[in-house]
Amino acid sequence: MISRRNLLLGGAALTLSGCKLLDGLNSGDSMLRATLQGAENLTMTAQRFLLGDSLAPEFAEADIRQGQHPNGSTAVDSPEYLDLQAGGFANYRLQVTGLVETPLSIPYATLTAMQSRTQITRHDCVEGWSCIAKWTGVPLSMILDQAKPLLKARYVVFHCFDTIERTLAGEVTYYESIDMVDARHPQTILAWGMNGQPLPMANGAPLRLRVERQLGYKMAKYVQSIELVDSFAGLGSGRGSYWADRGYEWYAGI
Ligand SMILES: Nc1nc2c(c(=O)[nH]1)N[C@H]1C(S)=C(S)[C@@H](COP(=O)(O)O)O[C@H]1N2
Ligand SMILES: [Mo]
Repeated sequence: MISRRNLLLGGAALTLSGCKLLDGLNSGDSMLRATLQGAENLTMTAQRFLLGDSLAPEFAEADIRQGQHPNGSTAVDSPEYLDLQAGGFANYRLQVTGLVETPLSIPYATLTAMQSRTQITRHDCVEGWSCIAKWTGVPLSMILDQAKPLLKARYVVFHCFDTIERTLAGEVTYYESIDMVDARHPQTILAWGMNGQPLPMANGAPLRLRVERQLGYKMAKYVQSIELVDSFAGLGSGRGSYWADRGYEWYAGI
């Protein structure tokens, strides 16, 4: 099967290195991008049909060549966040809201003490680079089990601390979402550790999503709260993610 990952990375995907920067794929309106976008619906249906619940490839420690290349927001400047960071995130709490039977407010120490999953996976950015890193975190399914989503809940929305855009119209903080199939996938974790260390600020401390069968922009960093919803009306321009609202695919399967 020609997966998005192979389309995007071409032959380079065959020589896996820890971190690979590829030139020439960076222009926002390339033919490649147009082709990929046209294939979105097909990709999601085909991937679900062909791959079902299959796992994304996992790698060995030796495949980790360098730190995870930070991209997008690499720091947060809100006073609230800086306060939490100064305290080693001891006062951070993950809020779980929306269409759930039991809204949650989970302290950082509880999150890091919960049963965790560690996985060494490759992160593919739509800009054309990829990086292998080791991620440790709480399976999202465990958090959903505690919150008990209502039957009508269709998506999990991630609200982030970082301001990704400042314009005259105001500030926009990063947001992303995934559906319940990806939310319950065994490799979908809320990571608090990277390469054996607490998650660095540049890579989304204190908590970032890993959703390993999709592109990098789905992996929301600096997660402040998660919200269960039945539609994207009322979130940004209604397409479910900061980048989807700007023309990228909401389902970014690889
Ligand atoms: N909150 C937030 N999450 C984000 C981004 C961002 O700007 N803000 N950028 C996305 C993009 S495009 C990529 S490739 C990855 C980068 O993750 P990294 O910095 O750990 O490599 O984070 C994604 N998640
Ligand atoms: Mo990205």
